[in-house]
Amino acid sequence: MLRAALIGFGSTGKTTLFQLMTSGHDAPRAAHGRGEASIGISKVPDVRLDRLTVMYNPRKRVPATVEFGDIAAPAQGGGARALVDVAAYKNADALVHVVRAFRDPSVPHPSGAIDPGRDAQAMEDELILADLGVVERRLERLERDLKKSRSAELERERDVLVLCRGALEDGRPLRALNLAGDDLKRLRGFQLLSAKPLLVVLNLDEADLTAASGGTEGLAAAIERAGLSSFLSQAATAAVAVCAKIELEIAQLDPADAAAFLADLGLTESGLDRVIRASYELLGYISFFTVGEDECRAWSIPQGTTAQLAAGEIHSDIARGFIRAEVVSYDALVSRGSMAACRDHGEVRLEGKEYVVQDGDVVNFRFAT
Ligand SMILES: Nc1nc2c(ncn2[C@@H]2O[C@H](COP(=O)(O)OP(=O)(O)O)[C@@H](O)[C@H]2O)c(=O)[nH]1
Ligand SMILES: [Mg+2]
Repeated sequence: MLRAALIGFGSTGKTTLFQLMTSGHDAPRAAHGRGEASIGISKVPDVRLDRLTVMYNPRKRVPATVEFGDIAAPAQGGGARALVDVAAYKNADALVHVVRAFRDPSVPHPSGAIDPGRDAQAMEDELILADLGVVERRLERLERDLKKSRSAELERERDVLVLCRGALEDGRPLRALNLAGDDLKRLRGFQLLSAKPLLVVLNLDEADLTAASGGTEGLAAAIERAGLSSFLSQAATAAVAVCAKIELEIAQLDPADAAAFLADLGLTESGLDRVIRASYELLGYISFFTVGEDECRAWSIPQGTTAQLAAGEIHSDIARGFIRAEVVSYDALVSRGSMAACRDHGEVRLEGKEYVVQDGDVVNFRFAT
């Protein structure tokens, strides 16, 4: 499951977006006191799962989910360091920065003027500063340990941390470093915030929303206007535009009315759909499916995940006892109409544990218990 942590300064619309992303699901687990997050779940919309559900008529239809965390806003200046200690944010796969672009004078802005470019950079500086503190503390300890005894692994860790410190001191986020897998693993335990992929959610006035959400051109223009173009050209950084307030109101209507309102605004997808799609694209996540009379279910995995690791998404026992994966593509299954027909046409493949699962694969894992 993909975990996203909402960040942003006060009154930018974080809690409104959180409600938008998690409405229509179980009540979120509320935060208890300072330093805790409300945790909510979004269902990932997927027409392919709808189609499979019609085909199998299972007792249960289980979409993939995205977990969102929402905490009280850090104040400008010294804020992001507080995030480092929020347990629910430590395992976040991505940070979702809600940036205010709506002008509504009835909602005061702490710094007076509306300036999304400034706010995006200010949060970035907070993340960088927070990471610099973590990296410097770890380096001090490492240097001490290395004096007592040398070890190739500790030396490599030191080298990576020195590289990180250099970037952070230059004001560059760690996600821009494109570190290799092994080095990323070395850093994982520190939960460095600026290393996480960043989705900027531009929270616009209703009047600006249509153009910005109607296509990539509109979004690019809104980004340009917001002064975010160069900020967003960085690695592992992406943006999406919403009007959290209106889109929350729409999401609370019944589906037919909601669709009519979206159409009125010239939108083809709900705010929830757009934010989830942008998160998946940012992180390079794909979906595979398991099907049957009991349950049709979608699972999310990073692109490039092998069959054995994908099996582990379902249950560690399935990964451990992995024998083979029976795989058919969604397209083949839908066009043939049944698994049996796919078998007759030789379209069901038997794959080993190193097989890289593809978007839309329908998988049946065979495993020994
Ligand atoms: N006009 C307008 N107001 C918004 C929008 N999103 C949030 N707000 C309002 O801004 C205020 C702060 O929103 P909230 O979600 O609590 O912000 P948070 O402090 O970042 O969690 C509330 O009064 C919201 O109704 C928006 O897109 N447009
Ligand atoms: Mg809030």
